[in-house]
Amino acid sequence: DQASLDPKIVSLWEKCAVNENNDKENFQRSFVRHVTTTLARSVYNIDNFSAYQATAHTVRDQLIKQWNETQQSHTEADPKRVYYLSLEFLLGRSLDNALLNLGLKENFGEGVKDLGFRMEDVLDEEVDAALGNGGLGRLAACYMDSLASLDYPAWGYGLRYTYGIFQQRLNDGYQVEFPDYWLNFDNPWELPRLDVTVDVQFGGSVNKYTDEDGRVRHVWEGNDVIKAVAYDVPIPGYGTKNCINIRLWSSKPKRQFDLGRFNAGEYEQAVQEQMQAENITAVLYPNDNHMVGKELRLKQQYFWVAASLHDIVRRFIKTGKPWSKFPDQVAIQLNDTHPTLAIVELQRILVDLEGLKWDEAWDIVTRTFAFTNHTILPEAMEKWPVPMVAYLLPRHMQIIFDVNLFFLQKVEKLFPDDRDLLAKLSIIEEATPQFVRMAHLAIVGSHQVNGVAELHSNLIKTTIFKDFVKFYGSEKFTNVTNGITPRRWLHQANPKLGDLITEVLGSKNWLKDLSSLNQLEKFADDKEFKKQWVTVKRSNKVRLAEYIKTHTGVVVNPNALFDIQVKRIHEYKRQFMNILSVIHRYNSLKKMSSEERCDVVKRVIIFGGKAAPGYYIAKLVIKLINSVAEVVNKDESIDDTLKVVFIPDYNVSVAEIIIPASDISQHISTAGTEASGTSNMKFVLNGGLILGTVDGANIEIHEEIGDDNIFMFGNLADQVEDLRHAHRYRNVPIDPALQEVINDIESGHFGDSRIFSPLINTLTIGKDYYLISDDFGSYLSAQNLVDEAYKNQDDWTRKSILCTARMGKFSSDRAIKEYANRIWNAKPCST
Ligand code: C3B
Repeated sequence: DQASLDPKIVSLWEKCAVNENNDKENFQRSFVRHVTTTLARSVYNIDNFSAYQATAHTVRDQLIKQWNETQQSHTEADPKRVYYLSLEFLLGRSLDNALLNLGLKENFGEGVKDLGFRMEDVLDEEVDAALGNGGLGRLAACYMDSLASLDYPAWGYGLRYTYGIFQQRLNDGYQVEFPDYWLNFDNPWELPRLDVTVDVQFGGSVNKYTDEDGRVRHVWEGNDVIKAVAYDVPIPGYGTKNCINIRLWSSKPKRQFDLGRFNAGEYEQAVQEQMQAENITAVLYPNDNHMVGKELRLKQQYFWVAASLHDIVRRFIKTGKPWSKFPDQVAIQLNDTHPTLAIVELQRILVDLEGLKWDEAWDIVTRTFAFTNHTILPEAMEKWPVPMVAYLLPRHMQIIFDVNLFFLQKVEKLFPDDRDLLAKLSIIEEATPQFVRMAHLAIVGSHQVNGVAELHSNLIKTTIFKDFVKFYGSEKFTNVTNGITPRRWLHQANPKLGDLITEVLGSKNWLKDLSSLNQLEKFADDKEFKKQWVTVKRSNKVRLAEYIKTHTGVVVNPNALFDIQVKRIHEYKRQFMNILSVIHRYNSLKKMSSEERCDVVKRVIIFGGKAAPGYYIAKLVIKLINSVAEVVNKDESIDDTLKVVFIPDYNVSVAEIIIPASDISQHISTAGTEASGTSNMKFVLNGGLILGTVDGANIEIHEEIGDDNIFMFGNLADQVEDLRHAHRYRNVPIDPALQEVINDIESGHFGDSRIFSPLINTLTIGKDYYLISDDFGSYLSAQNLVDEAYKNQDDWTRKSILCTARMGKFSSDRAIKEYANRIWNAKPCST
């Protein structure tokens, strides 16, 4: 409470709050102070890691100040707040991002250099915060950057996993997983708030009683209480003093150990409770686009949701406003169905704890929540067995049944004779056991549902949620095409291109308004500019070639066409099709004379990505890529025209090296399966062309950059069902070029072919569910067009420039403004 503070303290605080002079000398003073005090090291013994820590702590001091001022000013202004609930935040590294966003990079960089360190080496000491699997988690990170940069009063809520996504190493071409010990050293990017805690209960039973008004009230008495402790991660905006917060919860035991047991000498049992509590936030589930129904995962979800809602409600109650104002003060965005229990939890808080009537509470709930769907893959749809939910969360299960009952009553009123419709819309799947369909609950409990690209948003309305459209009308369903932050994905990852753009446009304004990149169009035929553009690309390719050499031992030629596919390994993403086409290319090269090979465009085909540890087929794809690489890379008879590389442990900071170096990248999912994709945007923004299917955001990228600057191929989404039907019930012959490749694998050309038969079987016995055979011919033709186009280097450069120039739409700033205006009704609030 400021008013009660000693005026001396207030005046000191205000002095402190004024931005210090962040010049080189002040930086160096702070650097040395942190080395000697925070790190307790001697100044005679500073290695790169200590230099990183001292720099990070100096930046952290700035961040904390801005963070405090932002929170203070939000408390005073009390605007409507936006809460982004995401089980994943794939932040990557923070130092470079903070330096750039706070505008400290130059002074601090000079300061570091002056003390005898290379800034690149210092930055390279940081371990990634890898609290996410892939696209969904990285999107959350980009959105936090935009929320901060656009001055929205927003909070992220997530879990502080002790172990993030596993580290991937290769052994004999197979993926092996290692734990991600990211917290083994101190983490300067989080502020432990050991005093901010929430008790979260599980299990137990529900008791009923009748209150003075004759209303039946429910009391849930859990039999297991776990403490959630807050860790705050400051997120600085670019070009603003606004610094927002991601609050990550860590699970701790309610009591340190069982004293009774301890005193009885049962030491192991005495600490068991503690260990079980800490298990909840121990590890991120490593599945992308795939539901695995583990009880611990459900516990994670409720633990996170309960702690977050408690925090949100506590903040609202402090303002003294009536409950009816809650939806005017609070917008909660559900990042996929993972946080859907928040809907039920808020209803429980309002009805059971705050004593609101059911309908009044439900109206508040549905005006508060909005839901983003990120996939239509059936295996990704979350559903939890009713007995599991009833056991862990008995009151929530009752509330879900009531929500469903009232919902279905409304459906029945509108469609009195349609029993099938009731079964299709029900939140409960009537199987043995019954299941709670989380997507249905999320739709019923939200006022808006959005998909993440035009095609995807249309598909959810015509496929998985079509019956909901019947009931609610289509206005409840909308599209917000994904976006990426240009701060990390151009400014930070590709400093040379960023500088070139800034120089030619005359300002850094493009970092705040990405559409201003369109001014680059007029330089697409400027000889001098093109030369500079090529120089930048070339130096990024050299940087990647060095990285590849260090991490795989393979030497690649930076003059070759760099062809990249980096993303989670998944059948629907079709890395398998890519490597099959590589074999086809290899065989064609071998058939050529060396004169013929002289005319061939040299290619380096680069793969990267993790497979979920339990995803057998995906892991075989990795093995096949490595087996092919081994044969191709040492075959001298093809004159260096082809190299194949698998870069291990693909993550955010590796992406920052790979993406700026691409000539072409592949986004080749079976049409209709990739909801949006976001790396496609990152590659094109960095002047890389793409080869893609008519899927997800590829379609909108195509619309923006034009026919001449993209290579599209393959069947369309609306043909997929018919093609699958044909595979199932007719004898569709395999594409002949594909059959040759299969024969080649089966002949043992790439090692023991029996290893790969489960993979080959997906094409045959598996009825080629992802339609590799159907797309193979047009894929190869598109590849040929790429080669032809690359031969004309000058025109390729023109295309590359136009790509970057036309990517304005895909800034996450645009996406966040759409959410704010069309879904949250939230306004910026600057500090
Ligand atoms: C992903 C989708 O697979 C991508 O197409 C999409 O671009 C991103 O989300 C962001 O919207 N996704 C994911 O990473 N994990 C899921 N469980 C579901 C979707």
